[in-house]
Amino acid sequence: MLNKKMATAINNQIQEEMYSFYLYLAMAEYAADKGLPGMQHWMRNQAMEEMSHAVRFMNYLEEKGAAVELKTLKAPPKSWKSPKHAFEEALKHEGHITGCINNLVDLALSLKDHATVNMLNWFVGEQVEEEATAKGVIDMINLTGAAPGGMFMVDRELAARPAAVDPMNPTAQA
Ligand code: OFO
Repeated sequence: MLNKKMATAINNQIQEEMYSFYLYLAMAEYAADKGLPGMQHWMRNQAMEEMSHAVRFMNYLEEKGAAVELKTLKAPPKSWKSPKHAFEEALKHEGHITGCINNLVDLALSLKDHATVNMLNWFVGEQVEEEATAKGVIDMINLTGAAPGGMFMVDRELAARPAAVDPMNPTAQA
């Protein structure tokens, strides 16, 4: 049995992850509009990864016999000042998500809910990676983006991101 407070907090996190999905999808459309197919590919795959995070939480609630509650999503922004600005906003957003995950861990610890702490540990590690990845792209843009054709080169790098695994089968992703 999952504590009610914990189940509510996980349902709120599903909403956060689905908003992340929506945000990256919007960034993918922005990239398409700017003629950056590599960035669009990168953002769409990030969106798929976010959906897989939501599904991981859904699977956990199901395993614990708690109800999944899907909530309303607000509309994400439509445009950013530049591709670099979009990645800066992505990094800021990931910082927010890291805070949400930390709050979930704090709640699980206060409830002595070790199973949930164990499940959340995967997300703690994942957030380190999420922030580092967004920062890595910003660094790449800073290094090459200002040079003539720089963003074209960055876009080619972004196109090389491996395709995300099936978001409905998230544990297939290590
Ligand atoms: Fe789900 O990690 Fe990004 O937002």
